[in-house]
Amino acid sequence: MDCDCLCIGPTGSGKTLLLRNLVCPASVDFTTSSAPTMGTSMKTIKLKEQKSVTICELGGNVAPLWHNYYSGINKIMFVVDASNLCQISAAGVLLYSVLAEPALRSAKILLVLSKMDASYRQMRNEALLMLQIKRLQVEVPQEITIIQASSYSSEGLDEIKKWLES
Ligand SMILES: Nc1nc2c(ncn2[C@@H]2O[C@H](COP(=O)(O)OP(=O)(O)O)[C@@H](O)[C@H]2O)c(=O)[nH]1
Ligand SMILES: [Mg+2]
Repeated sequence: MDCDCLCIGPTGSGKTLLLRNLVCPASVDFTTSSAPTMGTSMKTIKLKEQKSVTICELGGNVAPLWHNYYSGINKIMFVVDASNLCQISAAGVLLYSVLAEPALRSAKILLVLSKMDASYRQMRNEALLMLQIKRLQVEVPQEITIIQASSYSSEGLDEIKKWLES
């Protein structure tokens, strides 16, 4: 499969809406909720200077199969819902298992703390604590960039595009 970047993370963490927003903010409809992505979904995002990047979303429900897509990938976007207390520590364990994959040793990692508009979200530091990011960073070789984002308020979307360009 021909993609530059994988977008992964637990089911419902906001991957589909985030990617749709990155493709075209005007096309996003907030009145309906999206169905969980079954299998994979590809999106091409336009960046500046006629450049573009193809991102493949892999649903959280197929996490055991993610590794089939790792070869040749040098960027991973891992989306965690910062408003979902129940999910966040499990997401840390999942992230660790991804970063421990030999095929992804030299991949660049973007950790997106999503849904930062939600009033009941975890604050950045609490979220990072629950994900055990500090411990993880000393154990894995990858460089991890952390961006707080919201598809509702558009927070962080420009930063994500910049990361995709880099
Ligand atoms: N408050 C809030 N809700 C969001 C945001 N992004 C997604 N959601 C909601 O979270 C649910 C799951 O989103 P979706 O993009 O399908 O998640 P996916 O399973 O990771 O692809 C949907 O009901 C969305 O409306 C966000 O930035 N803020
Ligand atoms: Mg999805």
